[in-house]
Amino acid sequence: MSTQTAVRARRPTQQTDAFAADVIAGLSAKPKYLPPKYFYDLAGSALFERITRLPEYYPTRSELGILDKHAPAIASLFPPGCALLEFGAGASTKARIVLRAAASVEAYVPIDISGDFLQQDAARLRRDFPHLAIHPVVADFTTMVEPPLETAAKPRAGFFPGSTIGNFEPHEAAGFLRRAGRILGPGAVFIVGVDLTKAPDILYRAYNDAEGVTAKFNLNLLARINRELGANFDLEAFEHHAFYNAERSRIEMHLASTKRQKVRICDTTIDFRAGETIHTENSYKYSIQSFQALAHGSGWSPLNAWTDGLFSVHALRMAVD
Ligand code: AVJ
Repeated sequence: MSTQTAVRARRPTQQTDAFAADVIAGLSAKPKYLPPKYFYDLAGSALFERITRLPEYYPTRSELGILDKHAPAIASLFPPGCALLEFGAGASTKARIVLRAAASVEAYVPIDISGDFLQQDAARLRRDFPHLAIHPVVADFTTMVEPPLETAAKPRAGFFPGSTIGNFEPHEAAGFLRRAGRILGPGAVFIVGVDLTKAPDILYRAYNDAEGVTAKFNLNLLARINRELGANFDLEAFEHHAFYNAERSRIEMHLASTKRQKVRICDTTIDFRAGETIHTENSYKYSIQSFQALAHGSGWSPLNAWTDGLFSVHALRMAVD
């Protein structure tokens, strides 16, 4: 019984194949990088939850405050009888704030790659919002091209909170906004959460917390590669580096090798120089105006933006034509 489980866990699946290919490609590149979407395995998601509660990490608290305060204004923009699509829904905590204020929404469509979370959460949503149709969709929203069938007959609104858009390069963010516009359709309203540029010391502390949770979150990427791909990263020989790159308006996270070393991953050997880094994340920051300009260039008209001075929530509209 236990042997069978072990064998099943080690057999490469489509997901581990894609993970292995992305890891080898990223660590063979110059400079080395890893895609931030791989932070969120079970351990990484739990660490991110802890990050959102850190005193230094203001974005989640700020956004929840803004949504709470302006939920009625946000809800008033939704087309009557619409379906609300959330891109990368997770636990839907933020959508609930909006949905409580939005009697005009008939269906909620959380889209996420993690099917387990989605199904559990759908059951809770159905209980808490008995008059709302809940249609979870298991999909990678970054590659999605068609609106989910369940929403075909309804006008649509979109929700993309959390400044997840900051993980994209600005040209990728523009591409995503354009594709979201095609999925949501003419007349759609799109609510997007975007972290703001601000004093570099505030940004620095948000990604270098005193408790070291962000460092653990970053290093978990190597732990995950060890766990899932049988690699031999020595977690003691890499350290968390996060800093604000003012020229490019982004926080960069890296994992720096403390010494010259070799690491084995699936029959591949990766060499590290002392001090060489793996670039693990960019978190782009925008001003209200720079984000509105980006959205406008992707076919969206800025309707409104709410802010507490640290974070912003934007309402955009797609022309009807
Ligand atoms: C989930 C991408 C918005 O960029 O602030 C938090 C991820 N990384 N601490 C962010 C993150 C380090 C977070 N996003």
